[in-house]
Amino acid sequence: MVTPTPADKFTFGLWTIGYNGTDPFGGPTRPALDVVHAVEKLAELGAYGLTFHDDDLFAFGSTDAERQNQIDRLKQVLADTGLVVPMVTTNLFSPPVFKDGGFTSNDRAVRRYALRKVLRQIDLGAELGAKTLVMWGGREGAEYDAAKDIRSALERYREGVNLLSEYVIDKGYDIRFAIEPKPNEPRGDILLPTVGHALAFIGSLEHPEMVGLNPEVGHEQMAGLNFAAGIAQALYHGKLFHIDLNGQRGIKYDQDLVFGHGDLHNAFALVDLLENGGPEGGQAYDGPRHFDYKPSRTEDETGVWDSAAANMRTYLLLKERAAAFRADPEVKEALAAARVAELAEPTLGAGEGYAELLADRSAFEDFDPDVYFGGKGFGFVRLQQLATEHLLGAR
Ligand SMILES: [Mn+2]
Repeated sequence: MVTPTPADKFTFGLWTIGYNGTDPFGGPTRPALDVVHAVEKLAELGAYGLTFHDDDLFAFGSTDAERQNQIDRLKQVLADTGLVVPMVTTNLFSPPVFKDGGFTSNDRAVRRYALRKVLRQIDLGAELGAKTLVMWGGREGAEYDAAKDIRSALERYREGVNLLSEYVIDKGYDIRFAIEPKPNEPRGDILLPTVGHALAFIGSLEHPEMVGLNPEVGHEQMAGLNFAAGIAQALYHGKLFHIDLNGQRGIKYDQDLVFGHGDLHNAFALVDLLENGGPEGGQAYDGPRHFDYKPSRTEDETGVWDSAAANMRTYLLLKERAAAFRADPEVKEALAAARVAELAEPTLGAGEGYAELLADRSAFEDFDPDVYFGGKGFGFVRLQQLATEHLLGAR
């Protein structure tokens, strides 16, 4: 069960395994990774697909012929291995022209150029069968308050996403958009910094049904937020279009560790939610399990593939542990004692409104909170310990 197969839908960004180890303090530790070799290795490890930014596949500034050559090489290796490209995204952050953003640069010519770059990547995504276009606006933000009119920036963001939606509709493409929130880095403050901010923004769009989220574990945790809880809310609103799995240890720079190599409890809760949180205990999300991590700067190529495999193995181990947790009679009993299922029961009875609630003396006049509560606890700690013991393989 812990050997990955394409049925597990594990996907990797070309930029993840292809990360050469460069950081703001030092140069690369690994040579460039060719896309054909990357796809062959991922297929060997049991992955389902590859995702990429335009500039991951063909260097920024490539001629049309160079670009086409790389697309042809990718198509050939996909055909040879059976891997698919379920998602593509656009690099609006590495070329220096985007230092003040793509969709929201103060410079209008840059904004027009950025939109053209995304339209071109949408065409390529559609050609390769991608169903999702991720938008991570890492440069959409500012360091200084007076430097960016936030309301105008949001309006330009909105204008951009509306235009892209219109393009996809007119072209008849089967593509949806997924916004990836991040609080900071590379900008001091990034627009749409969390799942909640992005959800509110989506509600302002002309085609909100075409736009959802691609939340990343580390990005929410950089803001000190509970990732599994954020994913639950994204699911609640029908907006979990894609997901980026990785590891992060607390509020600091974006670590992009292997999935589970950060907050393991929250990773357990997340896998339990994705795999067992659906109707009748089935999957709550059936899209790609996409890893957006970075093999550590200390590793050579062997370490790259070891860490790629580690992401998938950890996910499958957590899936196995979560299934054992859900099947444990003592857990079922602890869940019942903690009254977890009772929250699904509506607070008002069928046909009841405020008039009936006001007329119900047992709800207020005859309700003695102190007598009712009587000092009794919920037993949530016992439940968490049972989860911990399953996580540790002790049950
Ligand atoms: Mn990240």
